[in-house]
Amino acid sequence: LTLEQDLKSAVKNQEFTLHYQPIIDLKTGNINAMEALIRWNHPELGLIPPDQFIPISEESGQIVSIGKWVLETACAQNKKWQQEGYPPFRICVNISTIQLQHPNFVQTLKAVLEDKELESKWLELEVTESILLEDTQTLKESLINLKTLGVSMSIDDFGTGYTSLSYLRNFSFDRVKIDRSFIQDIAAGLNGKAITSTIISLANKLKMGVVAEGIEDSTQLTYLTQENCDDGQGYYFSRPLPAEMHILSKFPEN
Ligand code: G
Ligand code: G
Ligand code: MN
Ligand code: NA
Repeated sequence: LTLEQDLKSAVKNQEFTLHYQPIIDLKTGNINAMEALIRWNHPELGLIPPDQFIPISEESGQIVSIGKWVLETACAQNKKWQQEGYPPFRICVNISTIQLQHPNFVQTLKAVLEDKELESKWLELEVTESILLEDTQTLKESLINLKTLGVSMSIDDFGTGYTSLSYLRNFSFDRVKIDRSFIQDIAAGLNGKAITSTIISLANKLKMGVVAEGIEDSTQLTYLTQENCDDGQGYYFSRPLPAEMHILSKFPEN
C-alpha cells in the first residue's frame, strides 16, 4: 500500500509526534521516568498508532531514520524538562531490534546525547525479548558499548516473548517491564497474581528493577505495591500525552 510510500516524507514533513507516559515510583509516587511513544499525524488519515506503521518501517529500513528522530526528540524534551527545573527523571525510548542491530547505532546515540547535552544516565532504551534471540556479534558489542556509555536498558513486554532465563544471566539489563496482559489478569485471580509476583521476585533476586505496565485500577495497584513492585505505568496514573499537557511539579523552594 501507500503507507510505506508516505513514510518516506513523514520525517521531513514533521508528521511524527511523541506522546509521553509517566512511570511512577510506587513507594513515593514520584515520576521515575517518562516513556516516549510515537504517533504519526498522517495528512489524510489522521493520527496513526505505531502498531500500524512501525512494522512497515522495520521491513523497509525506514525505522533507522524514524528511530533517530525519536531519540533526538525525546532526549531534547528531557533536557528541556530538566532546564525548566523539574526533578530529573529518565526518558525511555522504544528501540526496534533492527535499529539496535545497525552497526552505527551506538555511535548515533552517543552523538545525539552530546548534541542534546543529556547525561547518558537519563536515557533508557526499551527492547523486547526478541532482541535476545539475535545472538549476533554486532548486537553483543552494542549492548556492551551501551552499558559502557551509561544508558539504562530494560526489557519491554516481559513474559510474552521467547524468554529464556539464561539470557537474563548473560546480558545485564537494568529493568524488566511486566507486560500489561499479566497486570490485567490480576483481578481474574490466581494465575495473574502468581505470574506477576513471580516476575517481581525474579527481578529482585537478579538485582533488576521491575515496572508493571498497564495499571488501570486501584486493585491492581494495591496488589503490586504489596508485592514490592518498584514502579508502575498505566492509565490509572496517566495516558500518554503530549509533553505540554503534563502537569509536573517542581522541587519545593527551600
Ligand atoms: O503507544 P501504543 O500503545 O500505541 O504503542 C504500541 C506499540 O508501539 C508499543 O509496543 C510500543 O513499544 C511501540 N512503539 C511506540 N513508540 C515507538 C517508537 O518510537 N519506536 C518503536 N520501535 N516502537 C514504538
Ligand atoms: O509495548 P509497549 O509497552 O511499549 O506499549 C506501550 C503502549 O501501551 C502505549 O502505547 C500505551 O498506549 C499503552 N498503554 C499504556 N498504559 C496502558 C493502560 O493502562 N492500558 C492499556 N490498555 N494500554 C496502555
Ligand atoms: Mn515500551
Ligand atoms: Na509493553
